[in-house]
Amino acid sequence: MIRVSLGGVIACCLALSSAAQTSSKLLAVAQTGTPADSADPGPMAKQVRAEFLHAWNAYKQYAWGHDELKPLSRQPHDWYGVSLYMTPVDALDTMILMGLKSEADEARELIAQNLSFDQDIEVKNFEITIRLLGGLLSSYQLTGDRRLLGLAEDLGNRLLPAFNSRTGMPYVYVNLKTGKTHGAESNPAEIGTLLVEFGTLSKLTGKPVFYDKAKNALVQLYSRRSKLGLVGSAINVETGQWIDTTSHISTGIDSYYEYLLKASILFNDRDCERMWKTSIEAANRYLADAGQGGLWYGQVDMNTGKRTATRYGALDAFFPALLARSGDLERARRLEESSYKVWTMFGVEPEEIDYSNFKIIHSGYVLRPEIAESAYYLYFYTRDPRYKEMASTFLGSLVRYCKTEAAYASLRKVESKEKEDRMESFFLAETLKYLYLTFAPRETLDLNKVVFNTEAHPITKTW
Ligand code: DMJ
Repeated sequence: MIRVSLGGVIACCLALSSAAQTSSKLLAVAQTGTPADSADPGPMAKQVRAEFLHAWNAYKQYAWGHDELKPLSRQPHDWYGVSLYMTPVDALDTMILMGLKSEADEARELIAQNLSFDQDIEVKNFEITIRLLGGLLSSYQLTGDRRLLGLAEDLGNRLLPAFNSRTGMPYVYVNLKTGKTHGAESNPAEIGTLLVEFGTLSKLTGKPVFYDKAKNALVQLYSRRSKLGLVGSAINVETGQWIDTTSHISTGIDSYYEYLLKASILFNDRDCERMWKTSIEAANRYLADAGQGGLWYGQVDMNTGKRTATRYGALDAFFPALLARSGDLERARRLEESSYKVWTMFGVEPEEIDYSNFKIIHSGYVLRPEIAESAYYLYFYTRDPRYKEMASTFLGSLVRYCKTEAAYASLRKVESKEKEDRMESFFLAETLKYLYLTFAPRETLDLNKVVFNTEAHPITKTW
């Protein structure tokens, strides 16, 4: 068997006609370059895979066909009253990468035969794009199953009305059946984290409208940056006016930075490359804070650059991955050390702390992936065993504090480790995928040949 990178796998897999044929060949090579049944990803990767199965089997037993499993009450949960198959769609490419063939085939059939977006529900454009559109596109590329691309195109068309604002920046909510929108008050993350998915949909269907709408939204947002090159945390998509001028890399802004870089890589988009360079330069100049013996990124006013707060949290921990992907390993390493310090200080990272005194501001942990994502990127680019050690720590804490009899649960408070009845689909899409990839053989996936969307769905440039 020839060892091939995932990029090569996808390209040749798309040329195959039968989905079943495609899937079995791909499963074999996507994992390690050897047939799945004989592949040994190593003991740590196997443990992560076992933890994944522990959670997935519970989903199957108690919440099959629903969006999510509530891990304590063992009840299903649907975000909008009807199921959009959030967990199976989000988790499918993780199963494929882990070589879980029968689970992946079963989930793919469940989705292909039952998922319908013809629903009279108002959905969050951002969440549905990153989890479902991203998941369907990635799994289509990995399996060649055109039913998944059909679902993605149908979803893309139903989301398009979201962009019908005066500025072209999307409304927060859109009704999947009627196209009715609402939510003019949005933020850079929800406006600027669409191009990887919509752009890929354009490339795979040959219909430019998706790329154009998402790119315009990003450009509109960027053009409203301050003279310092920073964006704020809330903006009105009808007037284009900022509502909150606090700038940071945290929730509400985070993946705006991510998609500037990733869209420039995935689509060779020179505008995105320029926007990324200006933006990261401003973030490093004004947001970075070398306080408390480490590197942090805090809050400033976008117009004055004056520091307004010193908060850092679980979501911010994606930034080392982004810095590493851009080639800035020095900052990436220092920032990951800061995140790791917080994790080990509390046993699990809290949602947010004040890094000037290490006091907890928000103490929950919702099984977030970002810190593991950054350890994976740093391990891939440096091969420094330090990052495998970090990943082992994260896995150990998850098993110790978050594992339940049925699956995995969020923590209400990291101090007491009190559990909460919630398992977000990103735990299976992202957290366990990044941990698995950190320990699995390098051939499992070549990070230089794929772009992960912000929900960890790998996209390959097959066009
Ligand atoms: C995920 O849905 C995505 O990674 C998003 O960009 C940020 N939040 C969650 C995970 O924490």
